[in-house]
Amino acid sequence: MGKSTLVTGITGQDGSYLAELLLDKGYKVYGLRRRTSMPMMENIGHIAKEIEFIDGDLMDKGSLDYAVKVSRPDEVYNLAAQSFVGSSWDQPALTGQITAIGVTNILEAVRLNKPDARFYQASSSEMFGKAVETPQKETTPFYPRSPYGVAKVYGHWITVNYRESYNMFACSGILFNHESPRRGLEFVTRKVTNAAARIKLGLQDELRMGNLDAKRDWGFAGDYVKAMWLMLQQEQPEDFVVSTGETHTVETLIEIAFSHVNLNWRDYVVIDPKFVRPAEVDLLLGDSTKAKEKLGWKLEVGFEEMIRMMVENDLRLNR
Ligand code: NDP
Ligand code: GDR
Repeated sequence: MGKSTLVTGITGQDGSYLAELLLDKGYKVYGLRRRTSMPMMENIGHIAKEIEFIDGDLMDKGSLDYAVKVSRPDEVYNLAAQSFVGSSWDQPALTGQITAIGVTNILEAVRLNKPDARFYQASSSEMFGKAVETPQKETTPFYPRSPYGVAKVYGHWITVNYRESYNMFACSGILFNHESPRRGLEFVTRKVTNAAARIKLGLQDELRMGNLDAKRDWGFAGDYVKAMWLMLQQEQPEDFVVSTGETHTVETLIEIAFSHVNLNWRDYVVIDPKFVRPAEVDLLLGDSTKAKEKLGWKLEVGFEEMIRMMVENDLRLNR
């Protein structure tokens, strides 16, 4: 019998790559899915038949108890969140309920129903926010700059607290930005690659953007889900930073995407204050030495290669 695993956020970008990885490794995969009027199956349609879906929501503790009781998981990956930083200013309380308190709800469900399950929490480099040191590593203090970042700090510490209070095998992966062709269209990489493709195909004539000077450490989601799994295979539960160790501006990202389709981005990009955030995270750059040394984790897809892959995918989808 393979191991059993429960993945929240299975319909999202990371949930889909993680589910593929776990299925490949012979796990029985249970996916928590919230009810929507139209099922969000774009990312996981190709593997849906192999996944056992359980209806539930991080804000509904009873549904989480049920999910843990039914799946009897050896491993739980909590990837569900209100994950878009921009929306967290529009819906700060909802973001807190899902992205912060939701973590307590799932930890409680695990503690009460399957306390020996290993638990992964999707922590974020947004917790470093107005970074107090560069590069950022496991010991760097947090200074979140958005309601989302604040909620993730809560989720991070409650995971550490359950590890220390109840001796649970609970880990937090502090992952820096990771992207892919399955990224939601509102996140900056996909917004840019999709716009470059659509402008090239004559479907769009401009791209409205916010702050082009922000710097991010962008990796490939397919590489990052491997680190999540590795964290739960260690002897001791610990927290790890996962990053590329390279940082690029939003402007560089735009330049790479547009030049891939032989366009000059300056002819199409318009700055729109609507996309400028009330408080910005100016620079993120991670030091993932610990993950490389202890987990044996390595990066396989580089930044430029990933952006080109995303543009190619968006050209195909828009044709
Ligand atoms: P996505 O936004 O693509 O996916 C989020 C998932 O959470 C979706 O499946 C969504 O379901 C689900 N979800 C949202 N609200 C609830 C809820 N109340 N109850 C149950 N499920 C819910 O995010 P990613 O895959 O990119 O990220 C995965 C996790 O990692 C998130 O927690 C994110 O904050 C975190 N993270 C992501 C990073 C990144 O760069 N991608 C970096 C660091 C951390 P639905 O499809 O119904 O909307
Ligand atoms: P981020 O990702 O906030 O880092 O959070 P996002 O792609 O939304 O923004 C990255 C940077 O680009 C700047 N930017 C714009 N962003 C968007 N979305 N749209 C624009 O038009 C635009 N113009 C400039 C932003 O200001 C920002 O500086 C992501 C999410 O996946 C989180 O869930 C995760 O925790 C972190 O990455 C690590």
